[in-house]
Amino acid sequence: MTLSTTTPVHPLLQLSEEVAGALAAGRPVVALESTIISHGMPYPDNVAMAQEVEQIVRDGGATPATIAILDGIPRIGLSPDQLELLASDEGVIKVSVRDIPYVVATRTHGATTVAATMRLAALAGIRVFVTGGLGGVHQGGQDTMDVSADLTELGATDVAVISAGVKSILDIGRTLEVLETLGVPVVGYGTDEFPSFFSRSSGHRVPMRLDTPEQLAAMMRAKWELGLSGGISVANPVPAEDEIPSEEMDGVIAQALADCAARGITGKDITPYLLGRIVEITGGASLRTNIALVRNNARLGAALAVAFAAPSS
Ligand code: PSU
Ligand code: MN
Repeated sequence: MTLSTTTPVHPLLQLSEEVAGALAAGRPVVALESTIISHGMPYPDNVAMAQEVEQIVRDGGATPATIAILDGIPRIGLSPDQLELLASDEGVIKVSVRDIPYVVATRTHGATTVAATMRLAALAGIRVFVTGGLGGVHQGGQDTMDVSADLTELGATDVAVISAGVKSILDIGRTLEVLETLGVPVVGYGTDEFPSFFSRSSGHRVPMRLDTPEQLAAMMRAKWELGLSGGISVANPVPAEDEIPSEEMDGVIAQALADCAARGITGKDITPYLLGRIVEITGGASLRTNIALVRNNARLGAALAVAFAAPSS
């Protein structure tokens, strides 16, 4: 893939030729994040997942746009070599919104979280974004104030984010409360229950449910055409055959949280540590589920981007 040397959207953004061409023609594009590659899964499963997800989006009739910052340049659409670099380079920084200017100014490599990916996708004009799991209110967050910027970004930026919900490493109930306060619609896709990433259930209901990509696209149009700015959280449960029941995950997550506290890990390092520890404790089973749910989200994301790009009836 050749990469464009022009700057068609924003002078600081670099779009791949494939993504620039699709956007210019009004064809469907799906944004993909990169923290999930660099800090969310071990090498080499992470790069295999990243390539496979791009292929699923293509097979679904949309153009994938994996987003990251390389040598200080925010890039929308990556080459296979760039995916490999993000997956294997130990020095890649986890970049949320607050980190973007630092990584750009110091010309380093950064993998973007949900929040940072949403912001860069919106700057490029992309409205559909696929990830695995959202950040949220951490357990004890009412005291530590450890609340992911993913939530504030969902409150502010016009992008629909497809995830498999929120892991119970977070406080799911408080995360849903904050999303309500921020005016973010949380839509269950084919479900009445908010999913908890590895599991289809969480014990929390979703405030609204839709069952087709066309209905989701209609809701995106309704929201933004009314000037109701901000994101939409589409909660897409992991397929039943790939789920790990929440009763099984509860003990694993409790162990990972205890290990995290014992090691004194804080701030932005908490989520990557917990994800890695859960893979270790489950002997890789959690990684298989994680990859399966990202695939499932990519299929829905492509269908949603296609429905949103189609003229509304
Ligand atoms: N949850 C996952 N996998 C991930 C993440 C969350 O199952 O890779 C990443 C996402 O990039 C998410 C970020 O945006 O962690 C949230 O980190 P924090 O809590 O520091 O905002
Ligand atoms: Mn945090």
